[in-house]
Amino acid sequence: MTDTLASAVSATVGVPQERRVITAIPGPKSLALHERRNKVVASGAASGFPIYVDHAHGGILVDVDGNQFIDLGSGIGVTTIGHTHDGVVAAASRQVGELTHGLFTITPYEGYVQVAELLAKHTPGNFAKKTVLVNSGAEAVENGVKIARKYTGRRAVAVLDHAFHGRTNLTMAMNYKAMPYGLGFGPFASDIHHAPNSYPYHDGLSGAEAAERTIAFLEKTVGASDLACIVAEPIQGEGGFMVPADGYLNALQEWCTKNGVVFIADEIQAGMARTGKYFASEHFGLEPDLVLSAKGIAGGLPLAAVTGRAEIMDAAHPGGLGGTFGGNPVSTAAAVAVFEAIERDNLLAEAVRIENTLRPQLERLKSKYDIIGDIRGKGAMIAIEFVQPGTGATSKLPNAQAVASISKFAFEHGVILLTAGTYGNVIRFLPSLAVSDELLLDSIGVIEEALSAL
Ligand code: PLZ
Repeated sequence: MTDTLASAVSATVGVPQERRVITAIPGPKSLALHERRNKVVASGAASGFPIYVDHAHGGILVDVDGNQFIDLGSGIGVTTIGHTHDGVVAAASRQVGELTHGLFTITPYEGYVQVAELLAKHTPGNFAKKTVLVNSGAEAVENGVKIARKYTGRRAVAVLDHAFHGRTNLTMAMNYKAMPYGLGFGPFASDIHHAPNSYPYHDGLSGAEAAERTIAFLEKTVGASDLACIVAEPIQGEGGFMVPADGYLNALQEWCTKNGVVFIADEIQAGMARTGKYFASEHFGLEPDLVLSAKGIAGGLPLAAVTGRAEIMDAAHPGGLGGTFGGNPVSTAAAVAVFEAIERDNLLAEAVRIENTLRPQLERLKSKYDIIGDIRGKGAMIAIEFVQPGTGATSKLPNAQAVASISKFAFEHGVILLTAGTYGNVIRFLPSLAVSDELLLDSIGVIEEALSAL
């Protein structure tokens, strides 16, 4: 390691892993930055937690006023192996000094190939796989659909209720929620069909029953022979961490295989070690035809991928896939470091540790507060669905007010706690795998205070 690199790395490690609130939240320096920002940054790019981050390490964000926040959101599931992970910092820093851009489709480089090899190895399914790298989750979804259409020669795309797939024109059409994602931004891409999902807490259906409903809907409203693909999040992210009933996704995939429909798993939020497996599909024994990764894959650097059956991926003709920055060398170097860290530090077990620490605490709170309707998720992807008082056994009416107040209270007390859910009725935990049990328990203490203050 060079001296410069050593000092760059040591500059990132000196963050004590503890919560520390020393000003009002947001503090004066954050407020001043916010005023500047409001003059020049588009209002559409609003910030949920307007503290301005100075630096971060592990599970802690430090703002410009010196406050330290426990980060239970990881930038929506991106810094899965921890902020400024030493391996990522070293690999990316080294790469910046060697090659920052080549444009793989002009003059290629090894990092891109390495990431494709790692994805072929770690995505579910023991068959020949190929990968294309792009910049963002939405772009991975776009390319997955594009490849499925070329492979099948079919037009229609199916998605599930409560899904989120991105903010580009095609992916806006694939989202469930109009507000804030789509409202006023149309016209949208056509031939996207929204089918009922499996949502055990609300529909009470078995996996087989829910699959029958989804399939009947698609056969009736689209017709299998016109369907290019189904895109499904194995555990829905923005929708509120719905874990489908056992057998649901397997039945969908079986139907896809029988009917020549490409089954695409959007693992953008649930993948890359977050749930205690490399990919959430593995919890259900699924082997999707295509797997979409992004977010956690490169430790905070922008990178996304479509990985899948070689014969499907190769349906796109040479020159048919690409983009200027896709598979950028710094991002691919960081991604290789992420895969190395997951293996070397046995990070899949850390996701299980996090669930084992969080779940009993959340169940304890559930038995105490009747507005807690459901606790669900896997590994370091756990959520609470809040209901109106007294409706937990009946209508399970969404309780967005409780969610908003708890998240606000946590923020003011140094915990970044993200919300989710179609009705804003879910609090989600997406901590990095570097978050200690002490930090998790400290956060639970804050949440409990918020609950009793309601
Ligand atoms: N698919 C399952 O979770 C991104 C959205 C943040 P991009 N989720 C966070 C926001 O408010 O825009 C996401 C996802 C799933 C696709 C995407 C899109 O990934 O990298 O944000 O394009």
